[in-house]
Amino acid sequence: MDEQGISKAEVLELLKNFKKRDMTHRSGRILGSMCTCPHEIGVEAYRMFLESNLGDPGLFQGTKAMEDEAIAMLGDLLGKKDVYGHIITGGTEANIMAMRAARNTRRIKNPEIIVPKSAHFSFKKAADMLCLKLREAELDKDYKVDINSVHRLISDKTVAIVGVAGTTELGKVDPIEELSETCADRNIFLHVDAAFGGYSIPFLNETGYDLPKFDFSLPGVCSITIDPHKMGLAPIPTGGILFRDRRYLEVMSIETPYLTEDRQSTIVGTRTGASTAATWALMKYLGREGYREVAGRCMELTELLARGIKTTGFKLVTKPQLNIVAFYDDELSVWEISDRLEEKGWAVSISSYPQAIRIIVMPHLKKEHIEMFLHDLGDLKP
Ligand code: 0PR
Repeated sequence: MDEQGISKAEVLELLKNFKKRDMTHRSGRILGSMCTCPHEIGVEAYRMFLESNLGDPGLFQGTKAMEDEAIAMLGDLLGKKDVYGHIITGGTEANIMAMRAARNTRRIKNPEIIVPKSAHFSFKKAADMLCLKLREAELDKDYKVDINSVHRLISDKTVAIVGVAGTTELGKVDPIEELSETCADRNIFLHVDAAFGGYSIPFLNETGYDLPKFDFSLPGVCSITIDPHKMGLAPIPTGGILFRDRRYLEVMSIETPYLTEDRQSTIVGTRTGASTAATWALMKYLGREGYREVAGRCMELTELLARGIKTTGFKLVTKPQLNIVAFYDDELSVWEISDRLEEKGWAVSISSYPQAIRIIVMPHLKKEHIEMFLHDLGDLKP
């Protein structure tokens, strides 16, 4: 840091130089991200609550009341109005909180968790931090968790089983209903990671899609991750963790002397109220109707993209279940495809299992972007 400051205009000019080097979602060129342009209402709400700290909720009682309402609205969306939870930083923090609640509920020696091979890497972080042994269940032919593999991994050390509603790489929904039966029968904590699918599956089902049950309407489901900063259109960082029962928050609560609340269950201490404001405002403003349109539009474009990819001669890994398309080619490697698309200005990502080019059709993508992309993709084929 220099001794003396510079003018505001100079600072802003320097900031612009950094910003110029960033990609933007609005350009339609980011094809491999689960984030999107935050909705203007979310941005405005976020700005209004920049100084609000949910880590000391007695000082920000309005924001706390808003968090309670946001959690109740999310619970209602996911099959149970009276749920307990928080608006936090994202899917990683939510998954860590869920694993911590599961571990602390049992408090046994050498605890283990079972996650599908397709689970997000945040469970590896959780396992490492919480000293849990991570056991990975195999996937079936459609890249959903193989329930028999889960059964084979269950032991008296299993403190949690995880199912994913919208896998990171392929957007698949695991058979949560079967996992729920398995867990309810054996009294095992079942966590559903719906970071990606939570804001789309319920709305798609309302518009006639037939996606499987995954929420609190299934009696075995103990907690759900749902991320407003993915398909919920909220600014980053905004995640959501919901628990069926208050005791799951209590088993991991820590005493907080001198604050305006007695105990705290979140990992983050000083916690922005801005994310809560954005989540609340977006649900109020868009309503179910608005979110149905967002999810529906993404699926229509997904289908357009999948058809176009097949027409250009590339192969789909699987039929998309949510708004993610993965494809490959018999001659060109995924690295070659990715490099050549990058030369044409497209930022795609590569899935690891199986190796494929992965495109997430987020709300910032418009029909013209998909058409331009398909045109450039066609040029890759002789
Ligand atoms: N659970 C699932 C199913 C996820 O897909 C993700 C993130 C998480 C949990 C963790 O969420 P946070 O990243 O909010 O902690 N999925 C994306 C991914 O890893 C995140 C992402 C977003 C990556 C935008 C890149 C990007 O440009 O692919």
